[in-house]
Amino acid sequence: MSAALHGSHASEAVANAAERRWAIIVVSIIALLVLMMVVTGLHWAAMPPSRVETVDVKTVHLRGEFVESNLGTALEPDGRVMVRLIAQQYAFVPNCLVVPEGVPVTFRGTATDAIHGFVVGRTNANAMLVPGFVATFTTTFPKAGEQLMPCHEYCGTGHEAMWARVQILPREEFMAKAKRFASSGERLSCVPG
Ligand SMILES: [Cu+2]
Repeated sequence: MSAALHGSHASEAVANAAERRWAIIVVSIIALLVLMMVVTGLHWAAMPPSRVETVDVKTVHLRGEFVESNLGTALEPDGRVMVRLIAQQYAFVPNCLVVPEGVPVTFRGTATDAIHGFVVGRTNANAMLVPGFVATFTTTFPKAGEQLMPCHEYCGTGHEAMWARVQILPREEFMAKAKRFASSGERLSCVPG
């Protein structure tokens, strides 16, 4: 009788030890996973998103690709269509863009003062412009016509008056115009001049 009692005590102790061991392992795994979430979360929160490009706000008007004479649409030597623009309180420069229909267009933009953004009509051309960073994306406009391009990030008291126009020209018309401008080294825009 006493041996059997002793035996059941011993097996209970073994079971308790095993349970404690597993509890420690399980809690350690959970703690490790939570720690990984916290570390990666803090790390990514402190880092800009991937593919990030920076630009110096203090010199953006003076040198580099965002000087005023380089803003607008350019037909690059390799045939790509590139639109460069700047957003500032409370306008886009240039405030009228020209792009071709049915040809991939790459946008590169930045802001000089506050966070701005734009969307072109009902197309998927949509970006946030953050001072110090270059926003870039490539899109194709399927239909010729004119679209409005409002600022869609509240940027101050003049926000609701901040918008540009985008003229989407038939491909041939755009190419002829772009080549004419490219030969004189100018950028294409439809800003009334
Ligand atoms: Cu704005």
